[in-house]
Amino acid sequence: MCYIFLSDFGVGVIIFKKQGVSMKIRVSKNDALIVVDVQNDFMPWGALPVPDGDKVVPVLNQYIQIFVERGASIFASRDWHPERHSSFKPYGGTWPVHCVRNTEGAMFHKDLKLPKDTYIISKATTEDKDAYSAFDGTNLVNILNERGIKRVFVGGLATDYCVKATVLDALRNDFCTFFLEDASRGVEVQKGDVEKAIETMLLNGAVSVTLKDLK
Ligand code: VGL
Ligand code: ZN
Repeated sequence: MCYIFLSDFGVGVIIFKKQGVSMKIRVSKNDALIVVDVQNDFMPWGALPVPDGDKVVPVLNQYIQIFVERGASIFASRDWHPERHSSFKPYGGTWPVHCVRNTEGAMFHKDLKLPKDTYIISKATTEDKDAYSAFDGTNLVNILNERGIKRVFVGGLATDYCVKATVLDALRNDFCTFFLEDASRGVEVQKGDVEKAIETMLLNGAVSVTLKDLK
């Protein structure tokens, strides 16, 4: 089986499966890694647990290493809510209280090896508004454009919320967008949510990759 994806930039991504041949994607300095919400409250022991959420950490560390070696940009988003955020159950929302800014639950997982020059994107920072996408209410699109970035590689937590929303916004903003399937996990409020999220991302033009597809 051979799958051919053509991006809007005319860059062909050909992935041969089960033939022993696979084309590698070479990461370059005009690429960006976007690490989404790898925060304590989204860990299996956190306030809004993502099953196996901690499993993304060692995989993301490998992606980080590749992107650093290639001189690519690294971004890390974080849910950064005020104490009385409208997405919290006590204030009319649907989620347990999570990722309150400056608390332990809002810190990145201690083993996530983000380089010093990682660009941190705080989102959903006002009481009245929730924001799943790292693009929503932030300056991410401007920074990506300023740096001449054309391709983004998105992974983290949670596949069915913030990762999906970030991938879809990246596509809307015309970035060639890769979903890091081995570096993402979902909440699965309803069974099948992760599968549906992946299908939606792919139908909108994202390409799903794992570590072995990169070089
Ligand atoms: C998220 C639910 C609420 C996420 C954030 O990071 O996916 N999910 N806030
Ligand atoms: Zn949140």
